[in-house]
Amino acid sequence: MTQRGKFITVEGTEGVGKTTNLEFIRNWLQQHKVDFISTREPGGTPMAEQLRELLLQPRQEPVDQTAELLMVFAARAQHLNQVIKPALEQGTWVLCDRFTDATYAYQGGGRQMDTALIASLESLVQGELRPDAVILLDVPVEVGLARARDRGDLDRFEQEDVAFFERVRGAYRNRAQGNAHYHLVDASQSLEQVQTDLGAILKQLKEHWGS
Ligand code: Z5A
Repeated sequence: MTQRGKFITVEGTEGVGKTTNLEFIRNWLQQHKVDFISTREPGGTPMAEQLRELLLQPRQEPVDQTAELLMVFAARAQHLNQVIKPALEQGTWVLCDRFTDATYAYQGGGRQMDTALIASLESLVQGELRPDAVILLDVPVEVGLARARDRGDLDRFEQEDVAFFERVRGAYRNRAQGNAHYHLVDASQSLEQVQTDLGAILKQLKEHWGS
């Protein structure tokens, strides 16, 4: 029987360097001959990408928090069933740019929504499926925002204030505390050092999973 693939997610607040470091992780996996796909949330299928656009677009109309939460999980249901689960079942690893930890961080922490509600949607949409490893890139909020805001146009989330992102960061850090499948990386270090740390984590995971 084919061994199920491993599910790795990469998380963090604004400007932590996810895009930059995902490229490093993809190269590492290729060099180490891991069969994997790389995808992202919200998104990962044509319909889920349309939901992503709806979620990120700045708009005049106030966005209802429950509508936002349901759209995040609607995109996730589609992505899981069309892309993530089939890949894992074939033994392919899945590297995903954000997943449900982002919902706990942004909707739970940032928007201060009830985490029990998030947990019930998580069970509905995912059943028992959870990431095998979560790589959490962490930087102080001001450092991340300064990096992100150098990029130009801000999406609907990036327009939130510092207090929002402090709550997002706090929620991520709380989830990581004492949980062996979270790997916290100090992303305020030089990019070279961040990537040395990432390489060590990937090596340890690959050895641990015996693949
Ligand atoms: N969202 C949600 O609310 N609920 C959910 O469940 C999910 C998502 C799944 C889209 O995310 C939004 O969706 C997100 C939460 C919400 N909020 N926002 N915004 P996204 O992942 O697509 O967007 P993002 O957070 O802006 O990610 P990003 O594009 O990967 O950005 P980044 O982390 O800032 O990465 P970067 O572009 O690689 O780095 C930024 C700059 O910093 C760049 O110039 C780098 O060269 C520089 N950098 C990176 N690392 C370093 C170091 N170590 N030193 C110095 N400079 C560095």
